Amino acid sequence: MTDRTALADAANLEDLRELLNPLEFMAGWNKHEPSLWKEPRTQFRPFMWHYGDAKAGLDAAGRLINAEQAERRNLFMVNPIEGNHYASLRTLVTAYQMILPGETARTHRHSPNALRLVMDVADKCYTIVDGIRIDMEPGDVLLTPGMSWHGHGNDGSRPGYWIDYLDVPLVHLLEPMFFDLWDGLQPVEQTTRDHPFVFTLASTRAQLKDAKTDDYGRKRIQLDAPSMPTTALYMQELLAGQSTRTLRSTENQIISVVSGRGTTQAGGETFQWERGDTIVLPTWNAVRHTASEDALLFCVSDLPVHEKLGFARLQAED
Ligand code: GTQ
Ligand code: FE2
Repeated sequence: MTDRTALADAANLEDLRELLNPLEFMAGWNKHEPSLWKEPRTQFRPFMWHYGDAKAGLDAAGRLINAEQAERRNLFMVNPIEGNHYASLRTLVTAYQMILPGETARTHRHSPNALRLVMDVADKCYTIVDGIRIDMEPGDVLLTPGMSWHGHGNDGSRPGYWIDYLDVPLVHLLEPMFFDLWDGLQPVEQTTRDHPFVFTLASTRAQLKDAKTDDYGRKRIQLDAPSMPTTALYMQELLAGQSTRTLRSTENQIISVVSGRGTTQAGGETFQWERGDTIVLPTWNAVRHTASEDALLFCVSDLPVHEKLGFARLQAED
């Protein structure tokens, strides 16, 4: 039992601290470090990974490990900060994945939401989501919302490469993780590409034709994904010679290059990108993109989380 009289009668702050310690209280005036600060200051760094490096690494992995052993043959893009071994950003993780001809990546489901941007696939690469087979085409964005069964297969003659995006780090923070395995690949009940989980490059390009540039200088469309409440998806067009404004936002963003070349300035660094490269942009970095060739950028953002919680802020710095 606590000696509450001794506690109540503590003669000085030093004694009080000693008495509070074993009760697992920490006096606010003894804080080791501030708990509040003026504006966002994340540990996560802006960083870029090259698709060419990932492809070479995945090709090696294709010789060295099969899809059954690996569950998924993927290369996670791990933010190079101390103590981090997984996350690309505070809330999101991204990975390059490859599947060889004749392979299947068995069906599973998990509470984290996942989606893919298809990079290089010949025909007969597919994903099966809740029994619906979707054949992959380059530039597709394919959704696998939380707890939907999903597995992949390749009946073609060439490896298939794509980029995965998941909100696993957010689920790690909040801790509602659930994960189940199917025995093998879920049987196909239906084959279609006309589904709310499928966004084709052709429809993206058609919609962009009519898109207006917003007040922040972004010509982009949103891929409407109400099944994925944590993430907002955009396709942004930037023509050769154009730059965006310099923007700061509370959101954490991942950008992958669907086509074109250019540079991104963030956190005092300049990243030079080309098709398939992926850049992570942690909260509150001033970011500016410039295209040297007509470019299409795919953006995955945790903005809906910030909006729902009332934390979203966006400002132009120029
Ligand atoms: O394809 O289901 O890159 O569950 C990471 C986790 C891909 C997938 C990843 C996954 C998947
Ligand atoms: Fe998965």
